Amino acid sequence: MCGLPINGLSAKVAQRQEKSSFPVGIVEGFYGRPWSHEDRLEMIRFMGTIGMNHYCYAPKDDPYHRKKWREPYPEDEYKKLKELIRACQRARVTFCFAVSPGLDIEYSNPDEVRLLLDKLELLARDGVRAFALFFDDISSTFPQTRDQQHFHSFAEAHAYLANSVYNALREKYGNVSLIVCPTEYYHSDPTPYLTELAAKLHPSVPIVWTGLGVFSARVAPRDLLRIREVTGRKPFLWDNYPVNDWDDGHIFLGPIRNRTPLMPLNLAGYWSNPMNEAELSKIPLLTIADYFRSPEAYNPETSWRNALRRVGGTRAYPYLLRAADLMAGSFLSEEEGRVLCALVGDYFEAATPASVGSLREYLQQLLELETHLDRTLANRRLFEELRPSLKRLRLHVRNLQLSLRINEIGTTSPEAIQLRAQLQRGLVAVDTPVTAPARGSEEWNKLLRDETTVFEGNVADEIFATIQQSFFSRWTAETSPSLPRVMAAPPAWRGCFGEFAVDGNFETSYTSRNPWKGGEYLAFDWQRELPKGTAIEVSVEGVERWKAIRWPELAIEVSPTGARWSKIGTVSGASASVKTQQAFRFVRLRALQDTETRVVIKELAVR
Ligand SMILES: [Ca+2]
Repeated sequence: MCGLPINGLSAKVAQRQEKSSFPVGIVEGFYGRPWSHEDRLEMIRFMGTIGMNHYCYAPKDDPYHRKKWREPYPEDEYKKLKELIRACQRARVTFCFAVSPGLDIEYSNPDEVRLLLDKLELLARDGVRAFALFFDDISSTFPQTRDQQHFHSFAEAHAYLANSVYNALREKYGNVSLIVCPTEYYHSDPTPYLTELAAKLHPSVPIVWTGLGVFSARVAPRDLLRIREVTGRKPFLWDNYPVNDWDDGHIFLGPIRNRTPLMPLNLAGYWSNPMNEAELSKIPLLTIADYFRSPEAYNPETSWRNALRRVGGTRAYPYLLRAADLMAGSFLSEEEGRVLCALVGDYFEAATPASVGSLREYLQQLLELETHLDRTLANRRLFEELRPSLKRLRLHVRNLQLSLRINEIGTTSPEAIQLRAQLQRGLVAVDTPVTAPARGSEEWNKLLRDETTVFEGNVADEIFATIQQSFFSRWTAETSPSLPRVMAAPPAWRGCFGEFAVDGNFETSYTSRNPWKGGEYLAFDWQRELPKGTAIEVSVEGVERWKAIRWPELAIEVSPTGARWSKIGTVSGASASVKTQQAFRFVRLRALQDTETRVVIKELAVR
């Protein structure tokens, strides 16, 4: 039995939490729109109330944190920083001040080290005792060539700078802590950089780690073992959840998941990297605080519902839950749109009065969400941060209502033809971002009030697109029964569904909403057996990214049954043509690896 030792370890976790010396909190380390001063003050107060005890100040957009690291803060800026320090003291939260000097520092120059120390000492004199040096997201060569003569490696320079700062601060201020974020923070391999940094860095300075990859769907015990072994210390976990700066404001409201009960035993500390939306971040943060309060008992679902109730209040809870269910997906979990999928599933299975009624009622509730939340949410900032997604939701819901109506009256009636044109416009609108003005500006607020314009937010977008693909396939089967049938299609963008890749028209195309993940595919049933020797011709459109046209790497695969596939060729440019060596009925294009851009297939034809 393994019950006993694990229970013993859990007790150890609990003891550590009681001592509350274990740092758990947030790192304000995201790119894009920084939090306002009020956001920060409120967040610190909130952290104190939920048992989070560590706030690392590291906004990428604070010039004095990164670009202008040498320069002292101007008086008014420093005044704000001091208010944050005081707020942390009041909330019993450790204020950790981070600097990122790596863009242009000359490591071997004593004047540079002095300037860095001056900056940190300014805060030390105001009571700050926790510091961090970030060497993330910089080039891995010396910015100043003179350093090449002083250090034989980048790791040596990083360890030297960190140790110099750490020792100097400790000598003068006693109990000072330092955390270092290395340039390689996303793997656990014994690379020369990580090995040397670990060997030379003071043993009581924790090294930041994001888990494997920058975004860790899970943090496995064996990976923790490995990073501890490679760095000779417990990692300080920088958890890139729910941060959304990488995905144009995508809202992540789901609870933290896949952090095992004993994980804290293997950590020197934990930071969550939050969203640009401070109030909405509180929902996942509450679940993180819950997890650390008792990792063994943590239940994501229960914790999440409690978090929604706490952040939104009891009156708004049913509405907030309804909205959050549509924004709960992330790299951690695909538990999103559960009610929507269940009701649409019932409807597709059999459009009975009951299934139609339930779906209609639910869609009506979604349409009214914004009004209800406006009425019941006392937390106005939360409401404002939700609004772009609620606006987007209305467009999705109206499109879905149109599809239900078209299905009801039959696709070929004159009214249906008109409604389908209207639906097509709606599908384009939902995927058309408008160049957004600065958030919070007057134009921003005006756009928010404009019902027809959507430019940000997310609400089960992939699910709505997948449902629309299903409707479109049903209608196409009715109106053009001889066309190949779509078996599977990653969610389409602007109504450019899978059928447009087999309609014989080079002006139309299937276009995906997102880049394809490796293994994702667009598959067709030709509805008849095609003989050996048939040629398959594929025509792809390149998509521009970083000023170059990118082409996806796709395998062309055929199958007689639709279950077992044979790869017969690849397409990695504008077109490809291959002859089949076997009879087949099914054809698919499968991504050999993650594609860089959305995938556009103009035509897939057999001859
Ligand atoms: Ca086409």
